Amino acid sequence: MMILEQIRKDNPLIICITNDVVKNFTANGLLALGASPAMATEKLEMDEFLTHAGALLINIGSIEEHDIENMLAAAKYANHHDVPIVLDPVACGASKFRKDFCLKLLETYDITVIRGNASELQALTGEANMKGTDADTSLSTEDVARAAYNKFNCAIVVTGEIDAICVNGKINLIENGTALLTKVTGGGCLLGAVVASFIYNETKPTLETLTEALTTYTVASEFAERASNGTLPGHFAVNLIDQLYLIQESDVAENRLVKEV
Ligand code: ATP
Ligand code: TZP
Ligand code: MG
Ligand code: MG
Repeated sequence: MMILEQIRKDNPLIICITNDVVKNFTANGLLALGASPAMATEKLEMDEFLTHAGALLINIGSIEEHDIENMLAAAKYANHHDVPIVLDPVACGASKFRKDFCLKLLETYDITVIRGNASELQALTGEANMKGTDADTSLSTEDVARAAYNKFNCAIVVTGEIDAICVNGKINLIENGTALLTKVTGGGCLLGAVVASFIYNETKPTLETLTEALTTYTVASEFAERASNGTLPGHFAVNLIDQLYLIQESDVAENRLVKEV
């Protein structure tokens, strides 16, 4: 059985500490996929939640100073219970506050996957000037993924027109997807939560597991684009949820565009 089918059978609990903009979209996307989202954040209950969780997402999109304690506590309990963690370092190149927090989290706890756009991963490995959450599209996702892997020694997913996944130094490039994902808020944030769902109960995910996560999401986005009455972002956002519900492993196998490098 491939992982998509396994998710639908096991319905893993995915704890999502994520930003105020995308909570509802993320929860609907995960329910459609077959996972069980819980947007719990409070440190006083995290030990109990993480006892039953398949994965934890930490997305810093709307982080404030008082969130730091909850996020660090969640990472601590996740490590304690062997729950994999996905970090989405939203806009970490836009402020020192965000970058310092991400580096502290990465230094202190075992993060399973970092998933971000090229500017975010570049900011974590060196310097990048970001205006907000959006990426510098001239960066090579492959180069950025390799540099981030060399620094953090965990699995890396760098998204953009071509997505680069690096696990244990090996890279796959994914050519699926649609630019409409950049025209709805949460296109990347939901992907981080989908990655968390695919690695449930697995603190050492393989390159193939992450490739399955990325291709399932991006092939679903292509189907949603086709169903979207031209290129209207509002219709696309709703159709993406529907296609995450409808997509089958055979659709992914027939449509995936993966290059091993
Ligand atoms: P940003 O913070 O810049 O909005 P993000 O965190 O939303 O970035 P993206 O890099 O936009 O993340 O990636 C989200 C999804 O969109 C990924 O699945 C990626 O494959 C897809 N994607 C992004 N840009 C394009 C593009 N130009 N063409 C096709 N797919 C794209
Ligand atoms: N502001 C803070 S978080 C956020 C915005 C607009 C959502 C970003 O979503 P994505 O998925 O990174 O495009
Ligand atoms: Mg986006
Ligand atoms: Mg993002």
